[in-house]
Amino acid sequence: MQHVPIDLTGFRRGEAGRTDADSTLRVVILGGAVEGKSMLVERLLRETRRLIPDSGGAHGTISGNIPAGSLGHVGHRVNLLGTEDIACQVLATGKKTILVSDTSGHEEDTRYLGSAAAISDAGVVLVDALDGVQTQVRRHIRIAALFGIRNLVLAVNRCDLAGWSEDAFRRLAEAYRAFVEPLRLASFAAIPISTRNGDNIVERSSRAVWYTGPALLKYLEGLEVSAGARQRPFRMPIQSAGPSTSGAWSVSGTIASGIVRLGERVVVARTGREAHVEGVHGRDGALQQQGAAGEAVELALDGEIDAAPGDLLVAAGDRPEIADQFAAHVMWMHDEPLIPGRPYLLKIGASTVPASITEIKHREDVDTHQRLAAKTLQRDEIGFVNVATQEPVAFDRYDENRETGSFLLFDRLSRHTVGAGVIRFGLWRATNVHWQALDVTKESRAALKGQKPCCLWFTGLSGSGKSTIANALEKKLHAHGRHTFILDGDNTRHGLNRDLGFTDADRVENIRRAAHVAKLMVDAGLIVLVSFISPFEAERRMARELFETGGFFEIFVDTPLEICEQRDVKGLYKKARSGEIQNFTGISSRYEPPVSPDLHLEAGVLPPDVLADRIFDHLRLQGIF
Ligand code: ADX
Repeated sequence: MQHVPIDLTGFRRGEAGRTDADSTLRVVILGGAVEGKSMLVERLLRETRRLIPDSGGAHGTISGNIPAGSLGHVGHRVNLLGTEDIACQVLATGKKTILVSDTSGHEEDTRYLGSAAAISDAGVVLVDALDGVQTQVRRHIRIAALFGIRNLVLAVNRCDLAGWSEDAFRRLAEAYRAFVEPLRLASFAAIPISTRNGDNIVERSSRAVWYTGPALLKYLEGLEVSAGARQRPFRMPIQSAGPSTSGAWSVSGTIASGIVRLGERVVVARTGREAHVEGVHGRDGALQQQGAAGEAVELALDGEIDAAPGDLLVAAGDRPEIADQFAAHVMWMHDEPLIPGRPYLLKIGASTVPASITEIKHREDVDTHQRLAAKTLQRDEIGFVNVATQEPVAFDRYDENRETGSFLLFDRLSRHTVGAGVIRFGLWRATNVHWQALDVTKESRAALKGQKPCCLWFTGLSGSGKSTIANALEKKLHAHGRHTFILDGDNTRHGLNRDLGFTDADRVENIRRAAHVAKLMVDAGLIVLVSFISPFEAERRMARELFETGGFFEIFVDTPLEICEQRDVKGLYKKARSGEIQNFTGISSRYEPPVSPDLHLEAGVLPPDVLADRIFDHLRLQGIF
């Protein structure tokens, strides 16, 4: 008999040994559309029940770290789905509790797969002995690896139908082993099984005489997964902080990772303020010696610490990274594409900050491992990107700590979850580029000009009259001795924004630049008139947020499309209608009317001079003059 140990088609790399916390193993069943995933789970359940009566076989959902034996516990590990939970079956083998989540029915759902992978320790990839390497299976493997799965088992099913052919098994296993090679997994193994007959699933089968490795369940039992959340450094997103009823300073939250013990030193990552832990209180208020990952605790401290909800409390001797720029893999989950420069909200731990993707380095082709150039990310696409947050955030690399290394992205207006990401590394730039302190300030520059600088943002369709009204207003301001400047979309597109076209992504960048230039000019003490179509609410809001309250006026030049088209001063509408120009606002590209503009001008009716006067009067009322 030929000896074919499983490591002929697999491997294991050195990993930290198992400890008490690893008695729970989370497994996700992956694979293409091949049937048998549910049957595999069914088999595992039935057989473990038969061998070890009362061994479980419960059903539950995981949204986090579940201590062995308990069900339905809402843990802390970020569930990338944001809302839904991942269904799982609970198997107890005597040695281990194994939580199995099946992805049947979600084969095409990147978001579900990524989420299931993100809370799992190992993946069982079910393939068919009669098939070759499948694109969808490769995609599943790739997604699992991106979201942190370091251990994979290839379960080669229907070996009975393949006549238990060693050749067929070996060929398939080798092909997949070659595919996973670049993923730097901790372990990979291939096991010939038959879900129909139950071969090699719970017990070794004698049918594959050439296979000497363990059955699937045995293999999973023996899997040494890397340290669980308890073995990571102590991290706790702060839910509240302040003096407790007893007067001592205390912080509370749910421990994301690690263990905190009485007497240990902890520090608020953002501020660096340190304190000693003088008491650990559990959910019921009872005093404990320690608190561990997954537990909600209140920590009594020996001194006041400057902390706000959302701050991360960490072990003083093992701190996370802090940066406002980092590289990450982002999985996009929204119908509207991800656009670099667009403002989103980023939630990491308990903290939510405004953020944007500054650059898409590449898009991952999950079918082929290829890196593709991309300007935007569509739904279900995964990209490697640079992220910039408005304020520095504390995080760990996802590879080191899944609990503190992942984040969600939300739309700023609808608050829908639009993306999920895992942080690969912080960017040096974040800490190396500082603000230069200057002595002559915005206020002194404005004082010298004797005016209150501000930004007047004109938005509206092409041909709506933005520039004509802005021009009339500037003449009037000038006549009153005001220092002004007009930024016009058409003009800046000849210089500063020469590299930009009219795709959504280019318009977002166009507005981002215009807004920042306007801000510089306001800092210089000017009254700046910005005249850009600026079709999207998100970017107009981003522009507004760059300025102080009362320093930004959104002026909606509301001329109906029919009138703009009738005017057709530049002949562009005609070209747009004939298809000669693409992505034309109002025709083949959308315009989102302002939700609450500071001034709403019905510009189809009144002449520009009258409208300019209206703005002038408004500014006077607002105390600009
Ligand atoms: S924005 O959408 O990015 O804010 P911007 O104000 O800079 O647009 O430029 C709009 C001007 O570009 C229009 O007034 C028009 O003269 C010209 N233009 C050329 N192609 C297009 C297009 N596809 N959509 C809109 N405007 C276009």
